[in-house]
Amino acid sequence: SSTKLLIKGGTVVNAHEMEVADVYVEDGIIVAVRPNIKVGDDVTVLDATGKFVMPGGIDPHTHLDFEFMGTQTIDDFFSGQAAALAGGTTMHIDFAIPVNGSLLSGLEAYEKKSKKSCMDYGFHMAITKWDEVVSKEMEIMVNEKGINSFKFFMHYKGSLMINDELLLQGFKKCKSLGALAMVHAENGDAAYEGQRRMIELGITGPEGNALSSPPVLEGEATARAIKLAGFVNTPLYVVHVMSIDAMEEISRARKSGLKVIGEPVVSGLVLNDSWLWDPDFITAAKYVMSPPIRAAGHGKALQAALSMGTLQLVGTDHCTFNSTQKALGIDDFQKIPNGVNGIEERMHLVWDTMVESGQISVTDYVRVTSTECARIFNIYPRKGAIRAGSDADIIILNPNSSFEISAKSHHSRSDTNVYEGWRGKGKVEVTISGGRVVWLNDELKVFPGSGKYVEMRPFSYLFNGIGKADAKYLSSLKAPVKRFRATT
Ligand code: DUC
Ligand code: ZN
Ligand code: ZN
Ligand code: ZN
Repeated sequence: SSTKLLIKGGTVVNAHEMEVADVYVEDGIIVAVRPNIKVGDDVTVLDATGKFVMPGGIDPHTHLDFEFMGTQTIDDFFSGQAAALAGGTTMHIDFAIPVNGSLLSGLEAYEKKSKKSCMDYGFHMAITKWDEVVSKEMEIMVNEKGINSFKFFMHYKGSLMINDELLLQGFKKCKSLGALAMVHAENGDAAYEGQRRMIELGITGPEGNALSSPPVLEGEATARAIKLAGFVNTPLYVVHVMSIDAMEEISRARKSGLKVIGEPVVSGLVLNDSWLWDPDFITAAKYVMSPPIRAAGHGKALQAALSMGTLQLVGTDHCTFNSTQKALGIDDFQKIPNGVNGIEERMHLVWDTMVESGQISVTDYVRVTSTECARIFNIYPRKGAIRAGSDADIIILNPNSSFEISAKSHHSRSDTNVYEGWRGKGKVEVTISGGRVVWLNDELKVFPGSGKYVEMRPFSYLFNGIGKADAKYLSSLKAPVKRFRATT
């Protein structure tokens, strides 16, 4: 079939420039971007005059259909992606989780779960243990399965957490494969100790989550991961940077020339921990995630870091549980399933908080919500760009229209929303996914199975120069100087 689409008269925005132009799409691919494109009457025309035409958002960090803390996220690949599309996100990268430590079994399970996809998606793979089998499976992931990033949990002692020795082995393997190492950076041993302390003190409510793992533990783990990645000389991606402590470690590392990427998530940028003390359990519990949402001040500092390039792209950690599931922790915060929504809200909240407020430009908005993610995970310019040959994943944003967030109108299956009542400026009026208009006039038209798996290749731009640095180091070791002599 041939779907032909013309987006007329909008301001086309890419990560480094914008221009008034038309965008012509055929069969899911952008064919031309230039002013005054003439077409026949078999073409659907969308008027974008006075609006921004931008690459669809790419969310680098989601957990759909995730079995976690004794329950399952309420959003699966269909409902989570439908929500994403309604909010202007056209691709996400989810974390595939091993089954009993097996990467292949884990990926197989996620391949099944993602069959109902209605937008394009990719996978990171988590590493939860280390042995020869895992090492071999990492090779298969990179060389045959289209995965180019691996996440290591330094938190969740007793389940997902791995120790420093394994972290080093994993980093070395990532480097040899050209895959990007990612970390959830919290000191899991200390957070565990913090939880024991809370229980001793009789603190069992949602605030116990934040009190048991304060910013210093995030800063410590972030610094440790950065230093170990530097020791191995491989790039590092720090997921969900929630605190000034972690952000400052990333800033210092980048200034010293290390290849470290920092990903703030929307909740960390725009929320603060005040809700965690709400006397109503569910009101407070819906904000429980790890790392915890911090005291006011951290979010503002993260926004500033994003605007200055210290942090590079925005994710969500979308990991939704409804009130009934959150209530599993009514007597003990340690049993509250960790996670908040965001996949549908990210594009609007970053626009409202960063662009509407004047902190970043419209081109920077495209960079932090789409293009940088595509570059880091090596799918640019197929994704993250409005240009001939790229996938037709496109949004039309009206800067003069407004949005309002509510669980009553959102598309996630969750019965709550951590951004409930937020009103802001700048609305995604149209979402085009793979050349099809899926969101228009507040109506969603999505079909399970229409989303494609996007394979990601190793050795993204982050690996440029890494081999050279190693060669220099190794050649410096070739003629060792004997510093000590046996004395007689
Ligand atoms: N943190 C969360 O809040 N949810 C999913 C996993 C994680 O690290
Ligand atoms: Zn066709
Ligand atoms: Zn995490
Ligand atoms: Zn996560």
